[in-house]
Amino acid sequence: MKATVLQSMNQQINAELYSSYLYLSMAAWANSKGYKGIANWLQIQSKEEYAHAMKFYAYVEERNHTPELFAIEKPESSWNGIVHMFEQVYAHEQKITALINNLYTLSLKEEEHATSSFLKWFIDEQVEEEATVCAIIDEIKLAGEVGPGMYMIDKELAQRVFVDPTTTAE
Ligand code: OFO
Repeated sequence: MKATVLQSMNQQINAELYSSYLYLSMAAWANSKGYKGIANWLQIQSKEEYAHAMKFYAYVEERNHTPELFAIEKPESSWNGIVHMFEQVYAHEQKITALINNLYTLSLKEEEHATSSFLKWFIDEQVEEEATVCAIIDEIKLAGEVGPGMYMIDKELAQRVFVDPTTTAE
């Protein structure tokens, strides 16, 4: 891989690990506020992000390079309510989408065809990531942050189980 692409791939490993860390921090906060189902959803989201990081990590190794790990930034630890927190999830996912798109553009510029092909999975995954969070925000706004509607949403998000997205689709 060209040095510029390798550097960006290593940075993306860090960005995905930060996502994992951020969602784990959100899970801890949600749990402390009594939203057990949302905490479950966020813990699983955190695991998904770790799996994303590992997909980049494995690809770097497959291309005969050694992944380089950087320091992970400290995530925030409190939010002004559940809607605010999910809006931050959405904003974060938009940032990640921009990073993936930049990486893809770089791979095209550097004529790294294998890497461009590899990144397509993430381009599709980001569409799903953003859509899922938008749907949750819409549901919560409709239900209101407190009351029976919110209780039902929390119950629904408690049902989520971890399925490694990197092993279920190509
Ligand atoms: Fe890795 O997709 Fe979210 O951040």
